Amino acid sequence: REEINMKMTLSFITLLVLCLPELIFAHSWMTCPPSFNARVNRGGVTSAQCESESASIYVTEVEAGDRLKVGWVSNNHGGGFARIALVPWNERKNVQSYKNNVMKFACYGHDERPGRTRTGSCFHPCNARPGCEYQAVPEDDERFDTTIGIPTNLEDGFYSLQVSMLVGNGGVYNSCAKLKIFGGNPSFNCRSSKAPVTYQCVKAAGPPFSKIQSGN
Ligand SMILES: [Cu+2]
Repeated sequence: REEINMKMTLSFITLLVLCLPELIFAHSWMTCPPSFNARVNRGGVTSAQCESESASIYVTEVEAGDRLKVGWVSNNHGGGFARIALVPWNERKNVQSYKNNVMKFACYGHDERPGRTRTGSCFHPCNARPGCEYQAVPEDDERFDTTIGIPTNLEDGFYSLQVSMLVGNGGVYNSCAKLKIFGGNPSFNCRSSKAPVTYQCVKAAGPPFSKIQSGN
């Protein structure tokens, strides 16, 4: 009987180990630039605008006019949208502030190879772009990242860059990164009445696009 118990214990452990990634690495967060919490074994955030700020928060320095890669983890999810917004640091907990400062609606991403994405899920790494590569052409927009141009009319200072993701067949997940922006000229008038750039994206099941689009 002991032997059977031992086998059962072992298979239970095997099961636990196999299932652990899905249990721990729930849904999605920004990895590039590093988010407020850059730990690998963290989880996604749905109940706040950003994850809580770790003591050793990483600051990404960028200059006005720079191009910046913004990327996130797939965690085996495919389909949906990623809303990118940039706000002054002291407004980082303000829902409406992010809605007022949307830069674009990019695709969350999915594995575009035939048969690799099914109703909101795909297999790691889901054809995500490797960490050191960038989106080079506008059409290559389903790789769990996008690029933004740092605005040229911002005051020098600290900012919060938010990605609000409509993830696969799940909910909306928020993640933020701390940026230090310099070299802009606040007298430039960069206002536009146009709607933010919005990609055509594969939509999985789950909430409608309007969930991250309305009120912006
Ligand atoms: Cu998940």
